[in-house]
Amino acid sequence: MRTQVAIIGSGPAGLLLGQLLTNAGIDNVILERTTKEHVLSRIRAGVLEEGMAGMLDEAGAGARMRAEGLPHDGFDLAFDGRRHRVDLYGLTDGKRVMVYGQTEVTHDLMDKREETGGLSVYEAANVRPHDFDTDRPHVTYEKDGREHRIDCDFIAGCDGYHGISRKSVPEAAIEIFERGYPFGWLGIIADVPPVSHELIYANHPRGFALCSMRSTTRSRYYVQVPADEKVEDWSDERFWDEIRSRLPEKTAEAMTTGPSVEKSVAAIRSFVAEPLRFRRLFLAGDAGHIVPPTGAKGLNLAASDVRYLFDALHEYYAEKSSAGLDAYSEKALARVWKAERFSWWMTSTMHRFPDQGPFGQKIQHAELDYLFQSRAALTMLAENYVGLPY
Ligand code: RFL
Ligand code: PHB
Repeated sequence: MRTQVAIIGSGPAGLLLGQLLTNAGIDNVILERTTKEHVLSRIRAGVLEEGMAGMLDEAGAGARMRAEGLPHDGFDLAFDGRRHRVDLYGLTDGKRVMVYGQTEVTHDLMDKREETGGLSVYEAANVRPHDFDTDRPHVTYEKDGREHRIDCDFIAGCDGYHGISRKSVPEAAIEIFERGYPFGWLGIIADVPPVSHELIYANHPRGFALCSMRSTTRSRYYVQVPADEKVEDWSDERFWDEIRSRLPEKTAEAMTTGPSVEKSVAAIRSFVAEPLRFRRLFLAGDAGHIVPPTGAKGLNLAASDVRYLFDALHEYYAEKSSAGLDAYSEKALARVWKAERFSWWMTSTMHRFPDQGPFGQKIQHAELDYLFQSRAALTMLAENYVGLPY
């Protein structure tokens, strides 16, 4: 088989790139290791920047998000037993974010792909990119006991942090920058109304907590836990007691509890691979970088990578120019590093660290206090949260 762009991974990055290419008449195939159902069962991000929402529209997959998504004009930071509102809309000249689950984004993009006849191969085992440092790259994979080969012009590695694309690059050609954190996030979904109509990020002596949502009847809540925490040790009751203990009293009292429909622990890390281009192989999304979820930036970074990569591929096919492809890595990384900084800062400011000691806690407190006394400081937070331009 031959295609123009072989895409590895059917997460949001791969699907969004595939749809923009299909809409532009550029042939592409998506190879996904797991099943469609498995991809759709992963509960992850919930906050879309305007740039990402606009790209879903551009892909032709934004209708349900516009109808069912919840536009948010602000969120709260809770500390010292009080909630303080960050007025995103007022601080950024009218920008807001859209609360709409990653599962729904993926669903809408998969539906669009089917409708427009894009080819996706699910349960493609042992996917391997080959010869991407030459002008004739190809990808091999196994399906139903047979080996298949796809010749292509370019390979897009959209296969997430654990994918094969980044691992296929010779060690000497890639540099890794990373930082681990001594905690994870225990998250649940429950079909109860959210405690507040906007998100609440809480800094508390017992640890960080986040109240988010998927709709007006479905809540998404998280608490900071030790990195090696086992989800089996957390009954629903224990979770509700813990999250309420980390929220201001009135908020805790107002919280509706109920049985969880999902519960899992997510690892927290900062990670960047440089560069993001290896001649005819391009990394996009989590395949190239990871941020801690505190700033709600991971999915949005996947979208900005896809913006740059799609524009570059389009320019290549429409104008026979490689300028965009040559600039891809540098352009994408410039935005990635700013989101890395912001996510690291939000994480450092909002979590308890085992080694921070009383001095570290005082500094954290001063930082939060300062935010709400300085419009300049709060504007820094707001303009990063709604998303830097691209
Ligand atoms: P994905 O979603 O991991 O998709 C990669 C796909 O590639 C497949 N794959 C392979 N396919 C073929 N061959 C192989 N060898 C393969 N290896 C892997 C996988 O099966 C999968 O289908 O990466 P992508 O597309 O780059 O998307 C990135 C986002 O998923 C991620 O950044 C966000 O979920 C991060 N994130 C958040 N981002 C936000 O922007 N806002 C948020 O509010 C937000 N909240 C979160 C988050 C991530 C979380 N977790 C679980 C880490 C909250 C959490 C708890
Ligand atoms: C979520 O709703 O899953 C969510 C929201 C905001 C974050 C992280 C996760 O910062």
